[in-house]
Amino acid sequence: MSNRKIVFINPPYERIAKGYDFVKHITNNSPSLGLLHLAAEVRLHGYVPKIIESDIFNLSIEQVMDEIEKESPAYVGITLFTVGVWNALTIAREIKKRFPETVIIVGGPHISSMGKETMERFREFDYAVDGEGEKILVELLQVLETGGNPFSVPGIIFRKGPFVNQTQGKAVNKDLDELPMPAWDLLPDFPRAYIPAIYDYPRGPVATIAASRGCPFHCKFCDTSTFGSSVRFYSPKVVFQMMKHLREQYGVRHIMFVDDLFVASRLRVTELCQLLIESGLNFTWSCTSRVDTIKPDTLALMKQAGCWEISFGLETGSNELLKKMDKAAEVEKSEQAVNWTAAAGIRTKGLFMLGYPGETRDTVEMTKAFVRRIPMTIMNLTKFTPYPGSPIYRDLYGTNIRDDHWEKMNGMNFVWAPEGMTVEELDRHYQDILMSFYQRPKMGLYYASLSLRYPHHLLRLARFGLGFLAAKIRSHVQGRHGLLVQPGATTPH
Ligand code: B12
Ligand code: SF4
Repeated sequence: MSNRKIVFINPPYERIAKGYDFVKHITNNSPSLGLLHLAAEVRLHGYVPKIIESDIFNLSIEQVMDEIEKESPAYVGITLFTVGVWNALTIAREIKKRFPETVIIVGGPHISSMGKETMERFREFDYAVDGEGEKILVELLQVLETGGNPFSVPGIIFRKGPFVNQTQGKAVNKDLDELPMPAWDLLPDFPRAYIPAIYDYPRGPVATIAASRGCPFHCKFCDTSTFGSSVRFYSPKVVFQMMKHLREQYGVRHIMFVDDLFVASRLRVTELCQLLIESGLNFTWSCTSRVDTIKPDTLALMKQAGCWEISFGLETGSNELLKKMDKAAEVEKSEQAVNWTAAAGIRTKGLFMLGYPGETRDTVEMTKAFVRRIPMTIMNLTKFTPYPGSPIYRDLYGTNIRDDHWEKMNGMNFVWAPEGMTVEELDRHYQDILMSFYQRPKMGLYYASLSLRYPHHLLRLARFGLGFLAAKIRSHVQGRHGLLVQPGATTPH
């Protein structure tokens, strides 16, 4: 019997910009759903998967290697986000050094966006799967096991002699209902160890589900290279079964839907809501929507079915910038959607970015005014990052591959700055915008009452607050006048 063990690794990555370490107390620790899906599929075909969540458990490369040594798998599968490529490479290098027979397979958003370049550059990765990996990974494993011809497997990239070959096609699952349930049972300490960002859920335990894949829009900053623009849905009945399973097996009480666009089809959302209401399971849940796919009647039903929070990609308070982003939305529409959401009794999480090409001091002021004007309850501000796979990456860099900042591409670093602005100035605006939203008495009162209702968050907040104070003091002592970002941490180009 051949060795059918496969160890999946979510590699560690730089989560926080240097100087912002205190943020880790409040950030999201969701597992890689992609690896859970892959593990479930290969298990169905007789392989023996294991998952190492090295980032969530703060594992060092040495600890990851100990696990590999213990398992002695024939295959290692690594999920690659752009920010994690270098750490993934370190792990792959060590594996090749110590266990040269192990076949290393990579996949994930970075491969879907620049798979060929990555494989040409890093000889430690043996095979890459472009797109949604479930079916293709199984095909590939079967070919490897039987000594078949890898050219017969579609959507893969591999090295043969000096050449990197790419077979035709990209892996897509047309019928999501066919896929087995994610293998939550393989996650060590699930669900306890996998907490989302602070105040992003009322109470745990929490689990994530992607109820659909794909998004038909083409916002220029967004990397849609894995799922593409054709939207595919699980049927509401199957989503409900997953939720029921999570409640019965693990006591999960809150679900985070991580779809690109959960409210893409109001009909499906309505069906799921009806199932949830009838079930009496009393789940709370959060999801994503665009400002133009939501209507008051749907919101009322969602609230009744337990919807706690909706994330809207609001991005900026400037219509001109929204246009430059090809967001196909206007500030006025955003305002209306947030007002409707608040009226329905659902929290709004506004996703914003700072430093997109065209950002000026005026647009920063517009964003500040906008975030103070709307009844938003939580604000997430990321530092604009041109991810490979996003249209803006090609606009900024042409076809040149810029990899000098991959390890900084976590949305918490400025790896690029618009004309006329420095990283330091952007960092100051970053703090100002957040402060102009959060530093208002009404937000203080809101979070105080939320904390009293859900005291679990208080402890996380206290740790964050103490860390922030310490960072500010350190910055003044070191003569950085309150700037948190460490000098020389990133240089824009
Ligand atoms: C939930 C989510 C998170 C969660 C969970 C992260 C995780 N490890 O899965 C949290 C909040 C922690 C997170 C963090 C980050 N995220 Co995020 N996240 C998402 C989101 C919304 C959904 C991911 C998901 O669960 N998809 C569903 C599963 C089934 O898909 P999947 O994970 O891609 O896996 C499939 C394929 O990629 C492939 N595959 C994946 N790995 C492997 C490995 C092998 C061996 C094979 C064969 C195949 C394969 O097969 C899988 C099954 O079909 C996506 C948007 C999106 N459309 O994917 C962004 C997205 C993946 N995130 C992104 C980014 C930038 C980040 C962060 C850097 C910071 C940030 N600003 O959010 C960090 C980095 C995290 C890391 N580990 O490196 C970008 C990635 C861009 C890039 N080129 O790197 C995306 C695409 C958003 C976007 N549109 O720009 N994220
Ligand atoms: S930002 Fe949202 S709406 Fe725009 S392409 Fe990405 S997932 Fe779709």
